[in-house]
Amino acid sequence: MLNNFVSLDMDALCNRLCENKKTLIIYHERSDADAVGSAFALKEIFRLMGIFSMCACADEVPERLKFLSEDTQGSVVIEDGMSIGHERVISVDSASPSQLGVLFDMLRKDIDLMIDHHGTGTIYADNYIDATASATGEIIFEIAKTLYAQGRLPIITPRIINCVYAAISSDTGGFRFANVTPRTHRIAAELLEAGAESARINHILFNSKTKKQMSAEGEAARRLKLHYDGRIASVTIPYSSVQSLGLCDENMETVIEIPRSVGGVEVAFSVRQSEPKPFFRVSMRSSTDFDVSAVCRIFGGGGHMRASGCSLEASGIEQAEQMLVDAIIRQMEKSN
Ligand SMILES: [Mn+2]
Repeated sequence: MLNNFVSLDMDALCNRLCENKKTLIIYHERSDADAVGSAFALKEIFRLMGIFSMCACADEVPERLKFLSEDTQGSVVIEDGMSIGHERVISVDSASPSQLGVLFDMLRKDIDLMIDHHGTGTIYADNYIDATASATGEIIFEIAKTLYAQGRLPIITPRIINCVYAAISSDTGGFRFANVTPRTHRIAAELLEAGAESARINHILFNSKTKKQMSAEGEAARRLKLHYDGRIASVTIPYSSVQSLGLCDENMETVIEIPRSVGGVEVAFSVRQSEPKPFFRVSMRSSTDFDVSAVCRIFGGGGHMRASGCSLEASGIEQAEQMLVDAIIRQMEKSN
C-alpha cells in the first residue's frame, strides 16, 4: 500500500480532533476492553466538547464489556453507522485494515485518523501511533489531559476515567504483562486518584468468567500439547468441540491463557476453528524476547512482539498446529 499518510504529534492530533465534524469512531472486531474503552472514552471527550460522535464496530460489543458502552445509543452496527451522516471516521486500537473487517471496505475513503499503540501493522490513514503505550487507552488519556490543559475539554468525567482504566488494565493483563512501564503505573495512579473503580472493573475483566468460557478453557486444557522440549505450548479448539460445547468466539478468547500459564513455556498459541471450514484463527503469546509478531506476519497477521494473531487455512486443525510449531521453531533457530 502506498503510504502518503502523516504521523501527527500530540498537539497536531488534538487540533485535528477539535475540528467540529460529525465523527464515527471505529474499533477492531473481536473487541477487547482496550478497543471498546478507548472508543467510548473518545466519544465522551467529543460529547463534552460539543462534537457529535458515534462508535461502530463490525461486531456487537461483547456482553461482558457492555459496562463500557452502557449508553448503547452511542454504539451502532455498521448499517446504522452509515446513516449518521458522518463527516469523518477515526479508528482506535486497530493496526491493520483486516482488523476492522467489513468496516474498512465500507469506510476506507472516510478514515481521517488512526490512533493506536501497535508497533506493527499496515498504516491506512493519518495517524498517531505510540508503540511505547501499553494500551490505546493510555493515548486517549493523554489526549484528554492535553485538551483539558488547553481549556478545550471542560472536565475529565468518571466515564472517561473508567473507560481508560479498563482499557489499560485489559491490555496489560491486570498490570502483569511486559508492556507495563513506570508510565503505565503512574497513569494508573492518576486514574485511581481521579476515582477509577479499579476493583469493580478488574473483577469484571479478570475474575468473572461465564460457564461457556470455563468449558472452552477446560477443553483447551484437555487438548494442551507441548513441543520443542516444552518451550512451545499449544491448544486447539476444533469445530467439533465448538459445536458440542455450543461455543462462540467470545467464549474462546481466554483459551490462550491455558498454554501460556504452563511453566517453562516461551511461546504459547491457540488455534480455533469457529466454522465448519478449514479456516483457523490463531492467538500467539511470548513470555520472552522472542517476537511472535514475526511468526504471525508469515501468515499475514501481526500485532505486538509478545501478543499477536493471524488466520490461516490448512487441511485440518492438527496441520495448522504443526505449521505454526514449525514456523516458531524456524524463527527460534534463526534468532539463536
Ligand atoms: Mn490495544
